[in-house]
Amino acid sequence: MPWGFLKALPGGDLGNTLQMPDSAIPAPTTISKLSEHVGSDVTLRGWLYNKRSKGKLQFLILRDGSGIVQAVVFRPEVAEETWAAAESLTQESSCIVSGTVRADERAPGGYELTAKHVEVVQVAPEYPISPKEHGVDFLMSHRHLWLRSKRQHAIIRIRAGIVKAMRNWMDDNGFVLVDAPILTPAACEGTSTLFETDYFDTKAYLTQSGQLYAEAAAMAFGRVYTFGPTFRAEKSKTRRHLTEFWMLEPEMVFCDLDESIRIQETFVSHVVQSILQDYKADLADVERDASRLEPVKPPFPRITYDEAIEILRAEGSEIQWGADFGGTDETILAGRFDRPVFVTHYPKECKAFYMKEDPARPEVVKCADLIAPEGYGEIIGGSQREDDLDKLMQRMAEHDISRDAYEWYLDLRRYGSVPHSGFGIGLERTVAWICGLEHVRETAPFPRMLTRIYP
Ligand code: NSS
Repeated sequence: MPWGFLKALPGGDLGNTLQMPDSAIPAPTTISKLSEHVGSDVTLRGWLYNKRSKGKLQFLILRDGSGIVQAVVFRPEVAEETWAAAESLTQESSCIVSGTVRADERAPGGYELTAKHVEVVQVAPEYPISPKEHGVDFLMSHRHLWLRSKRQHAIIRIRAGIVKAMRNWMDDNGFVLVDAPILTPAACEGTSTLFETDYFDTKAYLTQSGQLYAEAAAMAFGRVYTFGPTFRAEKSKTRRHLTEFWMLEPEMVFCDLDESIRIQETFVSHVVQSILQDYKADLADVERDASRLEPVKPPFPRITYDEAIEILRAEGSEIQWGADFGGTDETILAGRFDRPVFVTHYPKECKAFYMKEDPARPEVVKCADLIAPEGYGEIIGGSQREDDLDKLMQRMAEHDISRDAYEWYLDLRRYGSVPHSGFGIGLERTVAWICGLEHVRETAPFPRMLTRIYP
């Protein structure tokens, strides 16, 4: 259907009393802009979200991607064709509706349309997602349609807002965006979760993290960040794991763990406060208790891994020193604080090869994970990097990592090595936390999980 058809709207369709010459047909606008048109005529192009009718009245709930508005069709005031067109609209039928904008405090969004003309673009057959309850699996299989519902729409808008706030902060604070490759010869976060693919006559992997490339870029630009999709063949089926997730990874030269932590708390607070300010309506649509996000301001509490173990043991856990925390452990730790908490100085044995050992205590590394409140789990993993060539090579040997694919990375320690630190923030877990979602599957437009690659 050509969009030029608007011009072809026949004036005759509008009925005698309401006849408008072509030139009077208002230019299309969007529902989000209705406040600029109170008292004037507008044309909205979108889909029927829902409908009620009562005698001579039809109430069309329209959505156009920017918002939702009710258009009231009053039979005595419209042409018969318009009344019939409105009657023919089924859920998710596409349509074009013209009418006068009225401010109405009772209306959701504060505006309503008195319809003058309704045109059908396509009548949809019975829509699979009805307002009744559906199982999660059914909804996930219809993710391409589910995205149209109000709650999913709000989540994805907030996700876009979070990306914008994250990138704005980075761009405004001297970080240069440097894209890392997606196909790589090397593992960053251990070999157990690599997606392998043929790369002509060698093997390549989908990247687990842009970090190693961010380190190279930092030596060239000072402060950098990578932002892109990362992949992990996670066998775990939890509410916090996806096989494909987006990560923003800043890397800073001449920066120790302490300074990195201060950057992280300022950055995360900026993101949360921006969303609270700019996405009130969307947060309300996902029924987020925004008061839980208000305390998210620096400084964030810090505890060491050793203190965390003590807390967990006091709560009855049998966790041993040296083990990494699971989801339940993180929830217990987070329960003590009203804002995210940094857990620092983990045992070397449960962390990656590139983390710098603490000279004061060589059995732990200079790292910090940031655990979100309310049980949303770890949202950031970060560390000061091992900057000594010999120590790094030794750590690689301990981790059974062959140097072949990493010679370039070792060059960074050969040619002007400096203390440097960085971190990676997982976008989907951040969205789950800020939106207050039970599971990360709703945070991505088309999530990839252990048991799902469709649609
Ligand atoms: O493995 S991490 O803890 N750390 C890194 O990848 C470092 N290389 C980052 C860096 O220092 N540049 O992952 C970082 C974050 C983690 O806190 C989560 O928020 C997210 O990435 N993450 C995930 N989100 C969703 N699903 C999965 N499977 C997942 N794994 C990590």
